[in-house]
Amino acid sequence: MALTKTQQAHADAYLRRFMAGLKRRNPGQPEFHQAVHEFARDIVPFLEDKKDYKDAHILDRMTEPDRVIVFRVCWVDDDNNVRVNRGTRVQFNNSIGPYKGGLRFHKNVNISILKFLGFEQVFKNSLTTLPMGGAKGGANFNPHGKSDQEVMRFCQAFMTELVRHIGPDTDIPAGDIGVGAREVSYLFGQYKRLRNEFTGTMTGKGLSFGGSLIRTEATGYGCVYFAREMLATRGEEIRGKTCLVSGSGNVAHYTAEKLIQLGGKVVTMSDSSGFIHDKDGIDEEKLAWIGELKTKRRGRIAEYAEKWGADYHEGKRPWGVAGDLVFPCATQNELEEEDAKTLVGNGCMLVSEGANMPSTIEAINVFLDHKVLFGPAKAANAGGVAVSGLEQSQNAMRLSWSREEVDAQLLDIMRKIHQSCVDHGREGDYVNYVKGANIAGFIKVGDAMLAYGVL
Ligand code: NDP
Ligand code: 2IT
Repeated sequence: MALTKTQQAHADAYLRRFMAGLKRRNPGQPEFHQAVHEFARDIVPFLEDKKDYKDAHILDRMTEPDRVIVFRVCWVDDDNNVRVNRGTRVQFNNSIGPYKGGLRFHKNVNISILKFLGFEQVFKNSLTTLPMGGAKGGANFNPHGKSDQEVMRFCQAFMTELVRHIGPDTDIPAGDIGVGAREVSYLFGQYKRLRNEFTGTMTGKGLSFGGSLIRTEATGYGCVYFAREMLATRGEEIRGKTCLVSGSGNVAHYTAEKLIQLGGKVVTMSDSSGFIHDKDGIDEEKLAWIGELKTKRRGRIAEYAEKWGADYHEGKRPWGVAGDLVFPCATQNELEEEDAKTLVGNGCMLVSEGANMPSTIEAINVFLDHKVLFGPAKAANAGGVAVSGLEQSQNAMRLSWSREEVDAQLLDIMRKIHQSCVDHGREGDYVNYVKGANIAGFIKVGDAMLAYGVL
């Protein structure tokens, strides 16, 4: 429902006061401010005529995490040096299910980044239709250049404290940047040892010890399924489109894989050092080579250029290359306003966010202003956590579903998320998926919070 001029002016003033208060209460947390701002600018106008939510101060309560657990992680490196890192788990909101969300190991991890990720996770998980609350955690540990033994010792030390705060009905961590199959295995092994129990308290586990088929692929596949749904609203398809992908980790890899399967031409991938541009397109063989490079040899994407004769652009991101479909799958704020203008200028018709908050607010504004099909992270990359939810179900039932069964459920969930975004984000002949995802995600969590009374 469109607001009157007076209501709009009231909402604008409220949003300014709200954001000023949030910044005052959370100084030095720019990523958290950004994630809340992107959400609140849709939610505040939505709440304008909804007295129940407003009287209950739902937005104020939603932006304050249930708790933040911070702990010291000590371990010994291969040269016998004692190393100290900081571990954190942000348990943001468990109104609709146990806390659920990944762990990130990266040198720049801090409280601002983990709070932004935990906040986004609450609404992403709500969109999946599964009963999962939101959390995020991690450490300022840099896995680059560490031996397997060092990573194992770090993971065991990290879990030795985290174990007190998690459990199958309490909080179920998973992977994120720097936490893949290897790390989840070390973490789960230590959890199992300390608790002397075998429950699905982590997801993304190996297939021989409770993992779900398709979990590894889920975020990337889901991101492409979401893109396909968006394209279908304009009678378009992936086949024949030039696709730009950033990153070369888990999400980027399986985004590229599904795009190739569906006939897309993937011409870029990247890592934190730069990007490769392969004008002939990355095919299955080349992608398999990248997978080996990144998960086994743990090398740099620059090596691809030498091996396959592509261009390599040191210190740059792929957004200057002309493409129809854009999949930022590396990290937050990797796509800025100028990049968005360049992409739009080069004719890009769709952005589907595999990473969390990869586009700045200014970049999002450019895409929305130009009516680009823009799938925000909390909708487009929800396939990963959705299949984590399916892994929990299988663990609870002590059985495992086939690849086809899980993939079909993932596709069904991505379609439902797309429909929720359309239902809540339609603006004339354009669907504002950012608004749709924010409002749909908000309603389920907000209604549960209202029902509980003041908590
Ligand atoms: P990985 O660790 O597997 O891969 C991360 C990729 O991003 C690597 O190519 C890495 O390059 C690059 N990268 C990391 N930090 C930076 C940086 N500061 N600047 C440029 N590039 C960077 O992580 P995932 O693929 O799991 O995660 C990627 C994104 O997807 C994150 O935003 C994550 O939160 C999000 N996500 C992940 C899900 C999952 O299931 N794993 C689910 C939903 C979202 P390098 O190797 O040089 O570090
Ligand atoms: O950002 C995310 O959704 C993830 N890193 C996956 C979380 C999960 O619990 O599978």
